[in-house]
Amino acid sequence: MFRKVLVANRGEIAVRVMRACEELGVRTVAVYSEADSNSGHVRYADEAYNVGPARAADSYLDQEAIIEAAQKADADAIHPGYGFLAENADFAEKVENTEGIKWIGPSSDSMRLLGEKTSARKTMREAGVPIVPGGTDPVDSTEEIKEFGDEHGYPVAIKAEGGGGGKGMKIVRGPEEAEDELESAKREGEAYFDNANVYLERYLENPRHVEVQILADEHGNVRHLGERDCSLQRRHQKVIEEGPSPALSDELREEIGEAARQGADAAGYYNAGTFEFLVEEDPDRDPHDLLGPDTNFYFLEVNTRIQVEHTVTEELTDIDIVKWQIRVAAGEELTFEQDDVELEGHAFEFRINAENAANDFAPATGGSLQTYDPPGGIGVRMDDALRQGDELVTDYDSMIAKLIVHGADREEAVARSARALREYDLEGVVTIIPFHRLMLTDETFLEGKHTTKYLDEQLEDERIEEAQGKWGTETVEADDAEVTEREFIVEVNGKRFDVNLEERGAHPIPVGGDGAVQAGGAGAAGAAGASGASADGSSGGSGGGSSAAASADGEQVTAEMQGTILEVNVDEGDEVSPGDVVCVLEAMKMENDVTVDRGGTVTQVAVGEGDSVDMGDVLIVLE
Ligand code: MV4
Repeated sequence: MFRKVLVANRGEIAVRVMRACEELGVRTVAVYSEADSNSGHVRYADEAYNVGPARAADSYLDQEAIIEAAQKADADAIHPGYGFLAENADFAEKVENTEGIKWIGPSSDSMRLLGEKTSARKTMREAGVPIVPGGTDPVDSTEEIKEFGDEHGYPVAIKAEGGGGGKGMKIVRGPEEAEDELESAKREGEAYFDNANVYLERYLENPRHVEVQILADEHGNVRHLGERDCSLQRRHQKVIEEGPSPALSDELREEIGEAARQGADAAGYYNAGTFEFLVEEDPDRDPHDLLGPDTNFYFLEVNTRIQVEHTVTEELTDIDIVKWQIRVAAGEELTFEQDDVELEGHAFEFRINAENAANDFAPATGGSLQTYDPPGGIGVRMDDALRQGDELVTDYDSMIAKLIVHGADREEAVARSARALREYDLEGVVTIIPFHRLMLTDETFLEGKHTTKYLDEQLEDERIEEAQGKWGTETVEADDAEVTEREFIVEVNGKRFDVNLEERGAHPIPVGGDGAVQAGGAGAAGAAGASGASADGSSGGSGGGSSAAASADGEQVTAEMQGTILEVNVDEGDEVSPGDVVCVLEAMKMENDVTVDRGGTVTQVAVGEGDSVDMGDVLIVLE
């Protein structure tokens, strides 16, 4: 088994992976961006490394920075989670080629083979897995589309070879649309996947979206762990997943599971993966008549990563998929046979997104968790990384937690879910909890008749607005003023360390003219300790305001260190009182409030946002 795993991700999935490591006795390493320095995955890890600025491209997607962090930490494996670098075959290959570090995932070769949709389709066709009728080679002309339409009928789907998750897919409803849609699909393929190749499929109007969880070791053992139904989607974003699918008969379930297992086997696939299928739904079906073994189902694509909704399968099978990912990557063999896999009861996963469902699911732009008291009790699982008091990080996706509910059957799971969502006490950040509560009263969903089009085309906005009004919470912006940040240099046994100290809810640490911490004024234990260590006793009291960087020198407020002005909060003519923050200066990657020691009228504002200033530069003049 590995000694130490670096998790190249953030949020709930990073914590999920670390929890598996804990149970295996493996140490954990987090990476974080500057936006995440106080995030839950950083708190959870044994150690954590800053890999760059908030922008994902500069941190969580920085391949070199992540491998370097793994080397610094002396980690012997990297788990990518989902999103970010999880399906990047080049990154997987880099890790494979890094001495002493194992990639916890499928081989980079499988990721490449299955990541390109045309080669994935070829592989599955050869393995005897039914694929959506259509081609496995790129098309280039509208003529080919028209021929395809004549032969198979319309609509025709044009799909990007590099595509997936709805990007780069275009629907052609008649020959006259072929030209525009072909161009558009090629453009999207090029833009999103750097690959303008497209191919054709017959477009299925009313499919259910069913996906099969696969787990395979590096010794040729492949198991399927049953399916999940992810038909409840909004613009290709899943919102509620469940298992088993409420529409499949046991015979059809067995057929689809076996097809996925064969496909994985044929591709030489190992680690965890998901085989997605479209299942042809009959719109006139009585919900009590399940889809039988003669139903058409078609392979769509493989997700070569752990997925958000893997939890549904874990609840049904009692198999810890993430732990197995780590075990098989460490060379272990699966210890259970296909026949040992049994699906028990029914499970739902509710994505708790910080979005306003009543406003077109617009993501929250801020807020902090004034109250965070998630549900519990029998059959209820929370996967999250948040705690009460946390500020919402809005730089990445909006999913802040997952509620997973298990029951003996679908009916019990529905009632239990409604109970858990009522219990969920969360204030200060808008979430889609009201939307979930609405769905648990929605007849179409309760009958399991919804397809992938239900949310986008049928559910009425008024009902969502009503739910939000009844059960929603408002956004409460965090109070930034209470964070005190200081940098220290600490020497331990002759080795120097830069220490960034950040204290929430503490009194600010007053700073003297030379940047040294002053005695007096600071009340909190940490701050008082710090001032004791380096007090110089110079210049007068702070008036309780100055957290860093500048003080009023006579009538001029000057910069006390070189940096960049992030914010100017006053205009000429404004009255200020002692302690008011007049601007924010970023220096050494920290934001410092510049405050005034005395009151007065602003007679001059010498700087603007974005200006660089040197130590001693005049910022503001007071009278
Ligand atoms: C399709 C389809 C109908 N016919 N292909 C959307 C995302 C990508 N994974 C493939 N997708 C679809 N491909 C054919 N030939 C319908 C969809 C589709 C869909 C698929 C899975 C889950 C949700 C979906 C929502 C809309 C469309």
